[in-house]
Amino acid sequence: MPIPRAAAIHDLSGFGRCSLTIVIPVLSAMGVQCCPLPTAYLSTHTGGFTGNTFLDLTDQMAPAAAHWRREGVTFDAIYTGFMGSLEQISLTADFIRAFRRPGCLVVVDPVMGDHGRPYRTYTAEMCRAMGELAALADVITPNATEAALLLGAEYADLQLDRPEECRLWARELSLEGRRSVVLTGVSPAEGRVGAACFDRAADRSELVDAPLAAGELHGTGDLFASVLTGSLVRGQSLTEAAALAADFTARCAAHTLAQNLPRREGVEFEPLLGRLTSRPPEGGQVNCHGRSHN
Ligand code: PXL
Repeated sequence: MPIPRAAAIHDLSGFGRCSLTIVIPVLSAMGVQCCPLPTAYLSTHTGGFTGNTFLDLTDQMAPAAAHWRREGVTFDAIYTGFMGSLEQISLTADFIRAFRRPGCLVVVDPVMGDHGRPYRTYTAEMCRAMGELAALADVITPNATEAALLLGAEYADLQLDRPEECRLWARELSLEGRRSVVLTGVSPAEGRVGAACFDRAADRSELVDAPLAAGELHGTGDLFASVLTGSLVRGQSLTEAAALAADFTARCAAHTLAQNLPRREGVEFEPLLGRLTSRPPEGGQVNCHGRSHN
């Protein structure tokens, strides 16, 4: 039986765990073949380091996608993240339109910023284009900053410690129920962190949470969205996938903080990867290259 296959459109940052250095190992551990379409090579990520190199791979994106088309490659999922330029966002939208077919899950992590501010490389135009890209998604995974940018709302109005309001925000972000939403960083109780999930299939929003690790780490958003994607591709429901992602991310964050490692080096998930290799529950449907398998 073939295993599911996902195209991953993210940057490759050599040092400081994030994007593809998280996406590839996580999807592989979860039994999903990951086919990266790297948008750029950076020596490090852009948070906590200065003077990073940036090799723009935009020119490679359309030819690589065209080659995959000629070879007849198909995908069970398309998962996108950090974008380096406006053009990359538009090429990623083209990729989704070209490769989407029934049974292909499109997950857009609308990576744009944190703590109420866009990342320094994101212009207002890029944020608007990211909104258009996110409109093509089956599932989006914004944090509060990205949710505010997508809705054109005030960041300060999104109170992450008010779970009922967060459930409403998640629904608000669903484009009237056309896409599912996993709003991250919600804190339903002291010492807990998780997500408000609007599931378009169930037309319902639910909360998932896990223990909050005391301290911020780079790459936790990418880790959460990667586990969520792997779990959805394995056939789990949105709430099950978000619960697994919250639990795994919390465990990795606690592990990293206990080692007292430099924050900018990112969340140390490697020692815990084995936890993701277990099979989905009996009877779970795995969608594979357009066919359903038990
Ligand atoms: O984790 C998101 C991310 C991905 N890729 C690069 C980044 C960031 C966040 O700063 O800089 C290059």
